[in-house]
Amino acid sequence: MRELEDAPLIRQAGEKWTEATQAKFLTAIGEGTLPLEAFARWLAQDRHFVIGLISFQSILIAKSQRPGQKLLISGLAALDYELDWFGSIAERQEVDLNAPPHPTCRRYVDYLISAAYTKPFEVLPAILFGVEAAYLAAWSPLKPRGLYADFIEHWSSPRFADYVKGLRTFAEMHPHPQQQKEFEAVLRHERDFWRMTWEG
Ligand code: MP5
Repeated sequence: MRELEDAPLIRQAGEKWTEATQAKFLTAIGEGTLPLEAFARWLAQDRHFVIGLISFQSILIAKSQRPGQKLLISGLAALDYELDWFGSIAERQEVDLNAPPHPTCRRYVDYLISAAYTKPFEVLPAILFGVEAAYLAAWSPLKPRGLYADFIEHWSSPRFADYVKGLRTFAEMHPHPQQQKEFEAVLRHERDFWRMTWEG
């Protein structure tokens, strides 16, 4: 984690990084007090988010060359796995995944897909690094125990940390003056997403 927070994109984001990676939802998971309603909201909305991220990442793959492309393809397979996993959790916990996308989720996904088509290529790896690094930092401080231990483990595992490290390298290999601005746009969306999962 410390190694990750060395990244200039993160250091220069200052407070925005903290706001994107700390949330009442996460504190409640850590304390074992998360209301089922909030979990259900997060699961349904995060499924919509992951479907959108698959589109973003697919466009990025189409625009990339190796070795970055190889890393992105491995990430795409993880997203595919996540969708099946979310489906089985929803069945077990009787969560309705048919809830429509919340406006906050829709804004985030619209931002990603529009960026994939319209922003300079070099900005896109910084956006994806923001998405994944924020999740690594959000979940890693939690102890993998309780009802949601599998989620905590998934986004704080060494495998996921390595993926995020690879994304950092990929972003740093393609510097662009707009990277910081778009990285911080991702952080604002992350902050809003966590608020939405808590407040509805
Ligand atoms: C991620 C996520 C991490 N699942 N949801 C949000 C709102 N932000 C980031 O992405 P992944 O690909 O599920 O690790």
